[in-house]
Amino acid sequence: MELKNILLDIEDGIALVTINRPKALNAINDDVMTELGWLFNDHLDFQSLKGVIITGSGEKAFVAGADITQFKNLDKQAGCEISRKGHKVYNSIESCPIPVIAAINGFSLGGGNELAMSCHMRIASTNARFGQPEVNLGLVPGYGGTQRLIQLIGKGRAMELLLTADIISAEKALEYGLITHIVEQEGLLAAARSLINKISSKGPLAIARTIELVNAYFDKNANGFMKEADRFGETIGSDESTEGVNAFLEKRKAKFRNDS
Ligand code: CO8
Repeated sequence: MELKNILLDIEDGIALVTINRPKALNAINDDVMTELGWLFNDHLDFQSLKGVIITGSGEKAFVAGADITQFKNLDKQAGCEISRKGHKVYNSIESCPIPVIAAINGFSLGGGNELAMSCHMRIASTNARFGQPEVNLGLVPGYGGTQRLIQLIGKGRAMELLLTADIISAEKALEYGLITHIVEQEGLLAAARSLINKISSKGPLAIARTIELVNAYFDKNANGFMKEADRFGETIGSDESTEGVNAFLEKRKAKFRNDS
């Protein structure tokens, strides 16, 4: 697939995915969603990558929401379908076996904030602003916002943000636990890369399993404790854990990857 709305740059084992519609503050239309789905389901080779960074083009916005111009001609069925398509794509980001970091460089609103929340971690620049302004449009969130915002910041805070459509600062988002770091905009991608490089020095199988297990907590059909015991059993005998344990006992740094 030819990417027309997303820039993909792979460097040093890290895929930088930039939503590239700066004139519309990187708003997500159906084409962007299709391209994101293709990247995460068909294109990116997670075996060879250390991690993925998702960011927005320009200095003003991460993603200012779903593209509002596409709402004009949607009927009930089309609305439901476009929402389900978004859920599927964002779920594939959330279940990605390597770390996915949202580098939030400005407005993170509506469907854009929902994209950020489907990433495993969120770091933001000082100018970032966050919100779920759908009720201003007489709409509810459609890309998982009512579910993931509660998971990240709790019901009371989520309810207030969703019902008031308030836009909050990076400091408030940090206080709420929506993001984990604030940095100056020029250092944002370097901070995201540094986080991925730190994680990539650990065992890749253990990282993939940990992501799966943390997600299992929020899966109503999964028993996270049972799954954890199963995955612990699987990892304990692996080449990776043999190397990790031996390295500790031999007082040396574990070597989990060819490039580490
Ligand atoms: N969709 C389409 N275009 C947008 C969007 C958007 N979400 N946000 C900004 N733009 C466009 C503007 O229309 C403008 O275009 P133009 O230059 O052609 O007039 C350009 O980007 C620049 O924007 P502004 O001039 O408005 O910039 P400001 O600095 O004055 O304001 C704001 C920035 C505050 C971010 C403002 O643009 C804004 O309020 N944007 C809309 C934010 C919003 O409501 N987002 C939520 C959308 S709804 C949603 O995301 C639902 C998700 C679930 C969908 C489910 C399936 C369908």
